[in-house]
Amino acid sequence: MREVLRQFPVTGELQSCEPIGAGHIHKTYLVETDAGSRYIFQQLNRRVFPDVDKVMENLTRIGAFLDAEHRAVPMIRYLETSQGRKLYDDGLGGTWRAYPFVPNSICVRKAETLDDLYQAALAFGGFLHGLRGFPAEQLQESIPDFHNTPTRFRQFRDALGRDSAHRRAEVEREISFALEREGRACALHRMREQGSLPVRVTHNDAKLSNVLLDASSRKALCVIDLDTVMPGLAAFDFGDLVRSGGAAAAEDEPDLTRIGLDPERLRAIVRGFSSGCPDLTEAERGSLTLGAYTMTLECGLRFLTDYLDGDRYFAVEREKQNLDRARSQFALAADMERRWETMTRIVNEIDG
Ligand code: GN1
Ligand code: MG
Repeated sequence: MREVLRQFPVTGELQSCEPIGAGHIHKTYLVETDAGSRYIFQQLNRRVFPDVDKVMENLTRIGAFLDAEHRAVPMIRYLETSQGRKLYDDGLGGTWRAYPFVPNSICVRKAETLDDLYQAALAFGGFLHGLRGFPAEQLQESIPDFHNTPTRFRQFRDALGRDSAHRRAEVEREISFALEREGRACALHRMREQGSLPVRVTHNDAKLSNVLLDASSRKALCVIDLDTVMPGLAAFDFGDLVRSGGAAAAEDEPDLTRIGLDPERLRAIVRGFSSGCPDLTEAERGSLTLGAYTMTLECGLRFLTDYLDGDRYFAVEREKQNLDRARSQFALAADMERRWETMTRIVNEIDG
């Protein structure tokens, strides 16, 4: 770690290094130096992001755009190594990047109040709004087909065919649940292909734990985890917020009776997102309920695919965690089917 620190312009010598955050992909550490400076260091997951240079180029372009347009959207700025790069290969297979710890910031996994959700949605809405007019063709796809639901179903079928971890027999019910909903889950993608929804620059991993809140005021400071920033639909980010924050239960809650969409949580997200992004078109507003459903089902499908593959993509802390994650997402999607009209009514409050 000392060697890694030496590559970046940090003040002082390494004093401590602790894992921090709630991500399933990279390894993230809070580093403190003897000069009292704090930094976030991340070791990147090269299996998920083989072309990390693409990712960093995207982020540089976005930062430059926000600066040039004088848009007051706070964004993480990465430190440059003495070689003028934003990444450092440690020679042992690790690729690192770093940025100064945002003072007084916290990252929360679970909303304590509805205002936490409002704040997160406000920040993601503001991120979309801040990037309005960005020439999307300048961005490279850091993970191709990331929210391409039909492709996610193809990958799921491939995993079913391989059954490499011999887990298929155990999850027949979940498999049927997903396959029965394929048409509905792919409707948003069809709308995108038909050009009936505007393509914007979106975050694509919009959840509470990807926003920093101020530790004292709990107001949103900035969105983080920008690796999947790519062209997408507003419904993706809104949908991911509802998927991850619309229910009180944790993403891997094994007790499915505790999983349900809470209309008040949805309302807080709707209010925050539409305040942050006041230029949502009518078509976009009309796609939000479907977006919530699609992101929830798609994420469940990805967890189930990974469970079938033997937990190779999402980090797991215990056996069957990916299965629990898949089941909880499917339970939430099923609840959304029951509450579709309520959800649409709440989304329509944006006008009022
Ligand atoms: C992953 O790393 P993390 O936890 O921020 C995943 C998202 C999923 C999310 C589920 C690059 O995000 O797509 O929605 O887990 N990120 C990637 O919690 O696959
Ligand atoms: Mg994250």
